Amino acid sequence: MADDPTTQREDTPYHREGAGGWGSVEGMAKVMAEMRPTPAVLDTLRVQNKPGGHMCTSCAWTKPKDPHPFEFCENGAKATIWDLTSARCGPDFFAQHTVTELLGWTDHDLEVQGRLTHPMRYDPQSDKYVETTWEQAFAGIGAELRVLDPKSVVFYTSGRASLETSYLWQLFARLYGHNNLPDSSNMCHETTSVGLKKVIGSSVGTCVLEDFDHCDMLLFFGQNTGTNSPRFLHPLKEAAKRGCHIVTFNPVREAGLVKFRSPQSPAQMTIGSATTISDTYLQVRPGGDIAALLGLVKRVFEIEEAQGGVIDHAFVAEHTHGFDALRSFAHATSWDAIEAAAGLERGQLVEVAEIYAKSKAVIGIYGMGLTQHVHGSDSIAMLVNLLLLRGNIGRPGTGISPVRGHSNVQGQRTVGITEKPELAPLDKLGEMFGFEPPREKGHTTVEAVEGLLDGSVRGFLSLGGNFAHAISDTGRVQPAWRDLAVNVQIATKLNRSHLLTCPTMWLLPCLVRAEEDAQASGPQAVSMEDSLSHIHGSMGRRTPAAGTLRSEPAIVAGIAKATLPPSPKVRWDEWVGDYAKVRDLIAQTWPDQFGDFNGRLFTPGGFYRGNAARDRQWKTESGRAEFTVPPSLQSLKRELRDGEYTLVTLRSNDQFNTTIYGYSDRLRGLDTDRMIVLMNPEEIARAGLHEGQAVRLVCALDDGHHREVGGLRVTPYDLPDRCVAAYYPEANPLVPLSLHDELSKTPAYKGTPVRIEA
Ligand SMILES: Nc1nc2c(c(=O)[nH]1)N[C@H]1C(S)=C(S)[C@@H](COP(=O)(O)OP(=O)(O)OC[C@H]3O[C@@H](n4cnc5c(=O)[nH]c(N)nc54)[C@H](O)[C@@H]3O)O[C@H]1N2
Ligand SMILES: Nc1nc2c(c(=O)[nH]1)N[C@H]1C(S)=C(S)[C@@H](COP(=O)(O)OP(=O)(O)OC[C@H]3O[C@@H](n4cnc5c(=O)[nH]c(N)nc54)[C@H](O)[C@@H]3O)O[C@H]1N2
Ligand SMILES: [Mo]
Repeated sequence: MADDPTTQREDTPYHREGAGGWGSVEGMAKVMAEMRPTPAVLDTLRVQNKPGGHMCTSCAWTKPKDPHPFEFCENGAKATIWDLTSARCGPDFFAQHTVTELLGWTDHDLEVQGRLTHPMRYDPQSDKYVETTWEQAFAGIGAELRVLDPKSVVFYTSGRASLETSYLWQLFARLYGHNNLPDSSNMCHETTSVGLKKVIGSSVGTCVLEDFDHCDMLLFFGQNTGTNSPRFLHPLKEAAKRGCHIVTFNPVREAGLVKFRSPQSPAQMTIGSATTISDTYLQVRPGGDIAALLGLVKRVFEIEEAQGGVIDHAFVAEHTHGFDALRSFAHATSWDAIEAAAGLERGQLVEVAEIYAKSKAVIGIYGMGLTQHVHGSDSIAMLVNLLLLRGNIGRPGTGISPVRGHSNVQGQRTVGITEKPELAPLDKLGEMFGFEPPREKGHTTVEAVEGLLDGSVRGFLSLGGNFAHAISDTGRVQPAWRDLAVNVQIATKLNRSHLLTCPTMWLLPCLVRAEEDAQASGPQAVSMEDSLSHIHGSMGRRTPAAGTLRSEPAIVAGIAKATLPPSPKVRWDEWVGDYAKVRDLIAQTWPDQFGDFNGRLFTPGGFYRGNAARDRQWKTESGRAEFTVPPSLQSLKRELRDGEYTLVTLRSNDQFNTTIYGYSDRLRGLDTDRMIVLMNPEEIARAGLHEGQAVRLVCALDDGHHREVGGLRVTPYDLPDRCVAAYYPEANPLVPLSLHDELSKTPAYKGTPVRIEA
């Protein structure tokens, strides 16, 4: 292959080691030193992601039936150590600092204060959070919510809360009277929930772990495994060793997708060489995936016409719809147009298409590189087009596999956290709990912020997360948070969303997943769903960080009880006393997927909740899998103009979303502060800039609002022309709220046009 990482890339300044390896051990040690976790953290890590242990709060990658001796990665260990820190952020801390002062602190310095310990209420007079009791907090919140119009209140969720908590949360929202249930998924894989659903009738991926043992080609689009789901590198490494072709499309050369040195393999750690992961790495231009995929599709049609035998006509005839339109579109689009939009050469795409045409079982994998674009849904649909041509969905070793982010983000949707009433079993809920559920569509994350700006959103309750800092357009939007009538934040650590205060605001501290959750019936388990639709039980065993903490289900129930009139069918105390009863409710609501939930809770490898598309049953409008024609060859809002670049926002290896563990981005060979802008060296020269120069990025979309981020140091990196990269969340003020996937409203965090000003 032209771009063989083994021959070309070893000596670039960017990638020397590959993912895993000794660097990952050092990465963990650094967090250990700063967090000084309790010694028992090692016992916790030993059972992390294993039956009977707790399920990691880092990524959503599956937990295999036969776990490795240490079934955790550098980032999973960091997440646990970060949760089990010995530092405490209690009433003393808040007595010493005003909120205005804390707003000047960095994200890292806020969270490093440690675990929140006491329920706190904001006091506008002193501009400080002051200690309160749980009873006072619940009563105060309930009193506020009772006077608001329920439709003006939003219940946000970050994708970490368990299935049990999530079920109670959506029930509370609907009993109260709204479907305003956006979650972090609306900034993440909502493109999948909506876009994939449209074309194959499934809002989640179709693969299970065994498929990765049987595929002979993996197509990887915009998912940075080494940093964001490192345990997935193990099956990838095994697949690569078997000779499975792994082809990666990513503008950024990500070390983890190039090579992997297994920390589980003593031989590889000391003497062995790292395993090459991608045999082909194509640096597509940001937003160029639709064109790249169309190139592959076009070539498949060309081969079919020349020699036949490539397209699975029986599958196409029996299972699909729209084939002819796609074929005509592929014919009508020139290679020149494809090359220009993809930023790749025809020869590169032809080579990949020829491998595809010969491969018997192919899996398409993707992450935020596809979903966070204006035409994100169309990119996913284009990947599905390619897979369908050869019947690569619904056979062993094939399928489409979105890699989810937060550890239970997929499961939250499964148990009813959704703003889309048609996706929630409203009739069933009404019947079970004796009420008339609200039928009106709720807000997505983007719509929730639009509501903040126009004053129609008056109340905000946040079950985890750091929404005000994670959403786009933060510079423009943040002042609007001050106008809320009520804001309630349920959290483990202090973050920026807690500091955008309104006069009536509470900060409520909860247990983390690794801690023992003792309720009336004894210690409780919770559960979550992974990226491959398997459900796992999780037991926390560590002593809670403070005796004053409550569990998430207990906090949700506490607020709900204080807000809603009592009802004989709604038994908050009983449910909180024994989470098995909440699981029974889930099983009663979705009997097909959750039958005998409690009995199957600790199934090794999790229990599978099934997937119709995997069985080639297509729950689409036509009842078939849909071939579609994209509305545009690239996923961007518009073509770049002179002097403009596409901004891609990135995660470092030393962060989990807005949680900044530290300042190293080891896998990219970057070890500096986070205020940098990455550009390729030729582009730096063409722009008349030099390495280390401080520049300002300015959003180039003109909608009457000025957006800029200054103080970014120019840093050379291996990126395509006309592309710059900067870190999330520092770069979020540059992304207009209105720039989002057209179908699902997922913000276009990977496709903002910007100018550079010296
Ligand atoms: N350590 C760690 N783990 C995490 C997280 C974390 O922050 N830190 N976050 C969690 C969450 S919530 C999520 S959603 C996942 C996110 O995990 P990923 O889906 O991997 O998300 P990102 O790192 O934002 O970006 C993915 C890749 O997309 C590439 N990319 C950008 N634009 C394009 C494009 O136009 N086309 C293509 N093909 N590629 C593109 C980027 O170069 C990057 O390598 O990770 C989860 N796991
Ligand atoms: N520019 C840009 N913006 C992005 C993205 C991007 O790629 N680029 N990615 C988007 C994506 S994919 C996502 S998922 C969102 C993430 O958005 P969120 O999920 O809202 O943000 P996090 O940073 O994960 O939230 C961190 C906070 O969660 C709280 N927390 C941690 N553990 C727990 C717990 O167990 N319980 C409770 N109650 N609270 C807890 C802590 O207080 C911590 O400060 O950001 C989105 N924003
Ligand atoms: Mo995410």
